[in-house]
Amino acid sequence: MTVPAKPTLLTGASGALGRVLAKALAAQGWALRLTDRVPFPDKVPEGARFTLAELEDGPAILRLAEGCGTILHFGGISVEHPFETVIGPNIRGLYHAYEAARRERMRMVFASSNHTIGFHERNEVLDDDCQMRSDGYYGISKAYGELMGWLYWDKYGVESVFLRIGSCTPEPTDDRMLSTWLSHGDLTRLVERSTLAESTGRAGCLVIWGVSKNARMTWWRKDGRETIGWAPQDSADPYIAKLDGKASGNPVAERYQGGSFCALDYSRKAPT
Ligand code: 15L
Repeated sequence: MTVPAKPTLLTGASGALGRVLAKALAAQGWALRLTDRVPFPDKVPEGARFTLAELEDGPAILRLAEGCGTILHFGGISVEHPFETVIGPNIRGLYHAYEAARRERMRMVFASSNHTIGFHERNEVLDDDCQMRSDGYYGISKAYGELMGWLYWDKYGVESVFLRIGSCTPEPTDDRMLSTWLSHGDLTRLVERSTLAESTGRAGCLVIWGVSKNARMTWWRKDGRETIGWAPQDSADPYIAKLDGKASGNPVAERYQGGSFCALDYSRKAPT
């Protein structure tokens, strides 16, 4: 089993995806430094060390990163919130994560999101270089994260993999997720490949659409998966019979790829 040569720092370790990754990667023998602003809710896995820290505490993040080879940046606000709530963890905290990557010459694996492009309509097909059309302050903080990654590559040579995650839950629960679902297994393998791949290619930064092999995923196409050698193995298709047509009933949510995030606070004349 291949393990990274240096320890891996995982922010947001106590969150839903952080817990999945901490458990799965530790089980494969990875040396993990886990951190979050709230205590780790499970037993800390063998080979891992947990430290309570705020992303906004720059010196703490720098200390945690010492000697690490990769940062898996899953910390921060993970759903839509007012701007003033998002800005601390997702903008200032992101800066500290990138500064740590620069100082330690770590690779950044950034938990970006489909909400960077949420206001593209569902009949559009997007490649990795499509225009950002964020669907809220959360989505725009993820878009900012990707832009920060490009800056840190262009100026400092820090490599990044931006995981534009769809809906990563134990199983799909509605019609939209028949398109956007990413299984926990596919997420784990995506993070492994993002960390272990020899390089992120000549461009330095890669965008990868974080979705499983869903027949209904017709929205997202070209990305950097071949460079890191990842392909999804799981699929939402077995849930089609159960979830087909299980929609929100909101015309704004159903029109756009970002779903309900687009409908929050929507005050433009509703599309017909
Ligand atoms: C995300 O980025 C969120 O973190 C998650 O809670 C889901 O809403 C997901 O996107 C999604 O779009 O389903």
